[in-house]
Amino acid sequence: MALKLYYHPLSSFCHKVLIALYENDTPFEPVLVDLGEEKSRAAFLKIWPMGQFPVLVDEGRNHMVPESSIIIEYLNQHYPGKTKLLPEDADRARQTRMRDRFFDFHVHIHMQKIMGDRRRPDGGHDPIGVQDAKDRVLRAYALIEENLDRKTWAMGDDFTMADCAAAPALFYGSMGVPFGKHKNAAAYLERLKQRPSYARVLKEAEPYFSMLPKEN
Ligand SMILES: N[C@@H](CCC(=O)N[C@@H](CS)C(=O)NCC(=O)O)C(=O)O
Repeated sequence: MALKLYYHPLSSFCHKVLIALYENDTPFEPVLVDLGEEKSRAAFLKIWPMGQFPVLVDEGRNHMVPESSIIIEYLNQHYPGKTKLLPEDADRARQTRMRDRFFDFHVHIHMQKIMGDRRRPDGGHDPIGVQDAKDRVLRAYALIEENLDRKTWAMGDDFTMADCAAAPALFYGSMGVPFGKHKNAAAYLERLKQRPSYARVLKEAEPYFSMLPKEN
């Protein structure tokens, strides 16, 4: 098969790319990476020395593509389908990229900090860093609340890369920072969970959810 996705079923950034693949029924071979297992880790580091998944390898075109947003851009360009992950109009494409960046940098990365801290051993926690991350997520929720007022998806009627980014950021984010008064953000996550591509991702991840770190 031409496309291989190096991934882990619990990984939020991998979920973002899986949504894009499932949206367009793009055929690919999933390759599960277990960073805790020496052989799997060493093999993956040979492909992408930064050691972060997802990574897409396109054997047919001889390309290795790391970084979730870049992978989705690549899929949109070389394996397009019924869901246009980036609009053709240049201004709308830029706005889509901005929203994708917004979910990654203002929700997703802070969510990783909050969840990552739960895995740290006693004495190794960073409560100030975690509080800062929570405050920043709440600020992001306030903007999402405004943006999603009377909109179905982040860009309006069309499902795009921005929604691929939003789904895992909000799903895992809301475990660390509940939506509270942010009703539009909560309703948006529910719509995302109903979307067949993301529903499939969550169903496949379900057997692994018991591995998620609990709140200390
Ligand atoms: N900017 C990267 C972030 C990828 C990322 O943070 N991946 C996490 C899993 S969700 C990872 O590989 N963690 C393992 C590690 O950093 O060692 C992207 O968008 O793909």
